[in-house]
Amino acid sequence: MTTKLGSLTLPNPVLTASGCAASGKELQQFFDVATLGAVVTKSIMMRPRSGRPTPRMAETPSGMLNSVGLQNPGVDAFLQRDLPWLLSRGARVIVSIAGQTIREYAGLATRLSDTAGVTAIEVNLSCPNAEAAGQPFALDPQRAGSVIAAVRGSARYDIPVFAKLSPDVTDIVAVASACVAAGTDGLSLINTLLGMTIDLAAMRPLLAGQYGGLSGPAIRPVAVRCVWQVRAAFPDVPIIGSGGVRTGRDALEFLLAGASMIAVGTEIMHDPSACSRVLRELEEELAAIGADRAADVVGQAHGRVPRGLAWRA
Ligand code: RRO
Repeated sequence: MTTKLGSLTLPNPVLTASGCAASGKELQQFFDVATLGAVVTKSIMMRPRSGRPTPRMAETPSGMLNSVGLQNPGVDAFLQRDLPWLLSRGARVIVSIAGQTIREYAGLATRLSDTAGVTAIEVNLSCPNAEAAGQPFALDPQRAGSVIAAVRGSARYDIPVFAKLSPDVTDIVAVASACVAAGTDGLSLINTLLGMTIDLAAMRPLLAGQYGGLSGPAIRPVAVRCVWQVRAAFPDVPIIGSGGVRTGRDALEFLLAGASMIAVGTEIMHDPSACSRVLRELEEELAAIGADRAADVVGQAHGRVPRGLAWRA
């Protein structure tokens, strides 16, 4: 299950998805977080934020909507409290960062680089750009690329940078292309889709923030399509796939589409052990198809058969 990413080696390809497990501490009562490939944190900003008012979550058929609003403890508390705890447990830590300006992203990359123990940085590009009428960076290839260039220029050379993209665009390959040109080491696909639900009794939007991010199994086909398209365009750029992974079979689908790693998110809400279960199930799925290594099936659905892979069935 070993997953290699340039100089970085993870014991397996299963991660927590950003935003679904805070900084991992709550999961430790269900399984050892050090057994995962890595914990991906909720997005951290320069300053603490309490997020949006409630209600912040709504169930939907096969998914959920959230409008948490970037609640986070701020980078100082994260470095003093959360990161040391994760490292003390032996976990690998991919820190998701969010900013409202390019400068904020770059500053966060610098802060994380001054600290030992950050495995990688995931750049959440779905934040409102304070310098461009609140439009999320992820919706504009040029702005997304500018954030990545600033983060890559500020992060320590040995810390890989992943750009997390939004599916709410006409051409996700164009955004991926700008991030690759700006020096990203990998891509994380996908964030939630913008959605909305109305409280019929109140005749008003149910979420206090009106709109929310749709996640869960409902978005899996969208996520698989995004992974497929980006893998086809950039076969050598590692991809973290996420969006509605519930089982080892779902994880295998993402690997076949071209993801090298899989992040489990919404499923944690009703099975807090989901990450360790998906890892176990993925191992069983790979054994069942006779794949010796997870890496051997990555991108297989595109028709490239790696040398030496013997199919049993
Ligand atoms: O905090 C949120 O409301 C949030 C974030 Br930062 C994100 O990237 N994706 C999402 O669905 N919610």
